[in-house]
Amino acid sequence: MEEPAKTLFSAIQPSGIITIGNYFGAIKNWVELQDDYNCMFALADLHAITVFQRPENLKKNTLEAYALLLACGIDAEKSLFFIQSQVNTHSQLAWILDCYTQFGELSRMTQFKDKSTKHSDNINCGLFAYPVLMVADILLYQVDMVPIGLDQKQHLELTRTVAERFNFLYGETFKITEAYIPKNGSKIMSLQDPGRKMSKSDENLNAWVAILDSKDEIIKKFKRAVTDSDSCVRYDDKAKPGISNLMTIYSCATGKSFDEIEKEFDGVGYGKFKEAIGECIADKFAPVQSRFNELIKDKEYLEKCYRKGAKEAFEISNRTLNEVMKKIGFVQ
Ligand code: ATP
Ligand code: LTN
Repeated sequence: MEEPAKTLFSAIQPSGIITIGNYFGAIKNWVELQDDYNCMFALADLHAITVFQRPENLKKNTLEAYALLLACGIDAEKSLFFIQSQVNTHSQLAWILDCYTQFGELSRMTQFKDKSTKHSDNINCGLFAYPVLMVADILLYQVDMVPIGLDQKQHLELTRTVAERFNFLYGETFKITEAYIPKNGSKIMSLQDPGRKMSKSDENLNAWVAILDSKDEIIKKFKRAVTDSDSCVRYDDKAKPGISNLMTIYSCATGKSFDEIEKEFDGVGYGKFKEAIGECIADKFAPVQSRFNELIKDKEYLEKCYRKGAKEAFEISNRTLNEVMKKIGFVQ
């Protein structure tokens, strides 16, 4: 008998302009995994409002992120691709699972600590409970695997803990899922501070490169990338974090190993190396940019795709939600 296809879920927040960190850490793998998995992808707009978003920006960023992911190769025919706020089951299960997650567990989440330091004027309950919404996103779809960047590993461990706790209390309900974290590119660092991850909500525009940045901007940003005072292109993430980060980006974009990159740029200095990465990244994303420019004009097509995605996502996720509600003892 043929084994049923393996399933996968992942999501990204429409909280800004999608960066090459998001691409190499997550989106590139989503696109590749579509051949072997039944995939479900979401734009996590409910997650995005844990940090204040201007309404016009949220709407624009959501539609643009949807078109951009299609342009990157997410196939809305083959995979289920929807907008999280259009599928009510996510908020419903998140509330329920809040009651099965400990305050102490959420207090240990490093992303909460980072974001509450960064947004100290708006440490809202949603920011604190955010990982539980992510737990709900995943558990609703009973998936085998969740492809993510390294920064989300702790949230995935929480997902497993909450699922096991619920299963222990009420019997087998949720599938215990695995993280898929790529070996190369799981943590692309900021171009201005290689001690911090590249983040699309970083206010320093030179810290990140967006997939939709113009060729000039991309080249300029790589030129300005912070490196050390040496001039030898060599991988050493402790002593040379800036150069090592640039090598990682170049390796992700070309498939070349660090040895090959060291040989290619032996004796040429940082200037030439930075120029080569800028050119390479700009060329790599040029076709994605033209596809994006076409898609973003076709609002009707986008709407058709996300409406279909939301309808199918509701049907699948509502089965899990109903089972959970029945097991807890809510009147049916
Ligand atoms: P924000 O700055 O709003 O927190 P973000 O840029 O960190 O956003 P997310 O929407 O939180 O992006 O993440 C989407 C996916 O991209 C996740 O799987 C995350 O692990 C991955 N990711 C984010 N930043 C990086 C990075 N710098 N390197 C590799 N993967 C990343
Ligand atoms: N929390 C993630 C985005 C996200 C996600 C998910 C990722 C929301 N729900 C479910 C994987 C699975 C983030 O901020 N990177």
